[in-house]
Amino acid sequence: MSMMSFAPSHSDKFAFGVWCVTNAGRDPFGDATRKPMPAMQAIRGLGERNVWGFEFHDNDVFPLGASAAQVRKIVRDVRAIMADTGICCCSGTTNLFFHPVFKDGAFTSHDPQIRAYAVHKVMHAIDLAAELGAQNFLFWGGREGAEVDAAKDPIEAIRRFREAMNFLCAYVRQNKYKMTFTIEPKPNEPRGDLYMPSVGNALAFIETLDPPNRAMVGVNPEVAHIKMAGLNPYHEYGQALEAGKLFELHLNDQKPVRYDQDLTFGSASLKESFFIVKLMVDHKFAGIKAFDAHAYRSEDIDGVWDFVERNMRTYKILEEKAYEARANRDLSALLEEIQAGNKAYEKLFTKYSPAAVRKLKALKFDPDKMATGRRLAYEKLDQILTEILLGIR
Ligand code: GCO
Ligand code: MN
Repeated sequence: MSMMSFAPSHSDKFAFGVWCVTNAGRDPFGDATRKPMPAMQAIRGLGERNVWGFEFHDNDVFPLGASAAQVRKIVRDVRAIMADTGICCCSGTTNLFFHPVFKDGAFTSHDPQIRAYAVHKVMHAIDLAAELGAQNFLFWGGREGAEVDAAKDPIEAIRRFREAMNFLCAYVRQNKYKMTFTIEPKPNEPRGDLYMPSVGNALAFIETLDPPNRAMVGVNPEVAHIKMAGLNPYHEYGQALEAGKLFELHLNDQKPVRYDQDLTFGSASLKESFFIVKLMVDHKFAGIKAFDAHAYRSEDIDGVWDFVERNMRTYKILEEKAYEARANRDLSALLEEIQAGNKAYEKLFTKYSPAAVRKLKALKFDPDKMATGRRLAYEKLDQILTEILLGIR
């Protein structure tokens, strides 16, 4: 038995979406299975469990159409909870998917009036997020997609998305808000196909924003969305991290290529979850680690808090496993052997020059010899890691 408590602390930078906790267990086929928790109770409960931050959609906390006086009162109430419990507001976002006005997109709608309403709604949401101290603002384009390709040119859709993002980046800079933006890719659901399906799509899109806006926009990839696309979260997060664009994680779990399951982190694929955590440990990820999942429909309110606690606990245990793996002598010895190569051939094409070309082209290689006589002991390697994860090493 481990002596560690695996209790969360603020330095973990764990966060939850308010919507994850208030979720009442409704799905497309069935009604709510528990009473929806009020947002204030959700934020307080998170703070009391030592969660570092919360994130919210404008309408999770501020009802659509709330009067100015109502908005002020809610801001005061949220601030009081933040002061009482020490929880911060780390990220804001806009609900651009629930109201039927967004049935065919927000930023990518055909109708300029709907696009204008979407950008107007986001600016108001940004103001509230900034007021609560949010350092990041999320863009998940849940309705930015299509079922009928005859209806919409994807090039036009991307252009509209870019126009909105450029405008909103300028808005943040002009207001001197200390806030980054992140795009959250997803391949489908609720639309048949979404325009920003994977990390790679979002990274490429960011580079097409107006130059002053590029640095402030990154990604917050979500495990479930990556696995819905049949991709590998370790690689997707890795590419975002390498590009300097991984500002926030949306952690959960998912059985591959199915509807969006939003399962508890680590509950469906422990080994994949381990590699996500290991990546963050190895590369000292310092961004926001938000859980975006739901408790099972079969749970009541107590179960929702069990769900909150176990997401963080599993992350912390896997973090400990990442350190154990790093310290394991058998693993590191084997890795050293596997990763060793002929050092004489290092740096032959690090810098381009005619001399380097001449040298490399003149070399004689014997691929048959290079391919044989050297075992890569991946069976052994993977077994050692498996045994570390299973706790018998
Ligand atoms: C989903 C998404 C959402 C977003 C959130 C932020 O259900 O597919 O994960 O939960 O992350 O709504 O806009
Ligand atoms: Mn998400």
